[in-house]
Amino acid sequence: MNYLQIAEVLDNASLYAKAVEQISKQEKFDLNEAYAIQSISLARRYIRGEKLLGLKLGFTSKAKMEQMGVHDMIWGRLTDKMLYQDQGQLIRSEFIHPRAEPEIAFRISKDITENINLSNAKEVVDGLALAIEIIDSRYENFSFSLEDVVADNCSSAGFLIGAWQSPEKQIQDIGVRLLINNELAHEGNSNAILGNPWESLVAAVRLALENGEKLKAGSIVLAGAATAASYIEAGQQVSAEADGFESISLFIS
Ligand code: OOG
Ligand code: MG
Repeated sequence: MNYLQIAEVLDNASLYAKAVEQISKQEKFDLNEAYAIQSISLARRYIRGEKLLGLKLGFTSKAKMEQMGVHDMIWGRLTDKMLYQDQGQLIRSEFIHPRAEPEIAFRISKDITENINLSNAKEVVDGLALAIEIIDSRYENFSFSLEDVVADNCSSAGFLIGAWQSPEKQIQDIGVRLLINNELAHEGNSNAILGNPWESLVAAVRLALENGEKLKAGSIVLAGAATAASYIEAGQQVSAEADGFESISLFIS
């Protein structure tokens, strides 16, 4: 299969909620090729009318790397079709085997043209929020290599964002929790994200610049989960909590 064919297989798997065999079991491809495939599969979404809303990082915490058996940071794209409202509903049958994880979101305040660092990161942010990410690997059994998951847009499938808060709000060293039907499923500390969740924004800016992906004013960046993810099923209420933030929820129908 060429890149176009692989992108089509993965995009269709997502559109029709039908898992496919790991691509790396059929074809050898490297990480650069995986990102090229991801770009093509996103182009298919843009052709259908989806709009890019921002970027997400993955495997920025040990909890996530250990759960998935993968050891390098990855990045993917978020579109408007993936966005859910707080207290909104997600239809389970539109997904293959969705999982939820708590996230921290950044909203970019101005078009970014150069790298940032920890000391000036706040200058490019006008909002911080608690978020939930829905990941839904298009691969059978949610198993993949690093290249597979990158080609599959890092399992991106949905996300919801709580009310935006001031960039001055504390996001370092805070407790972050995922609840299913109000019962604790996973708990972590935001510093599990690269030692400081702001590092995730620094990395996202660097990756966006290196790859010619624009982070414009209003773009959203998801920092990567501080905890492992949980499978979600119809009938459940999935919530995220973080110290100092209002909790947010999604109903699965
Ligand atoms: C890949 C996506 C990883 C995160 O927050 O670490 C990710 C996966 O786990 O399927 O979104
Ligand atoms: Mg995530």
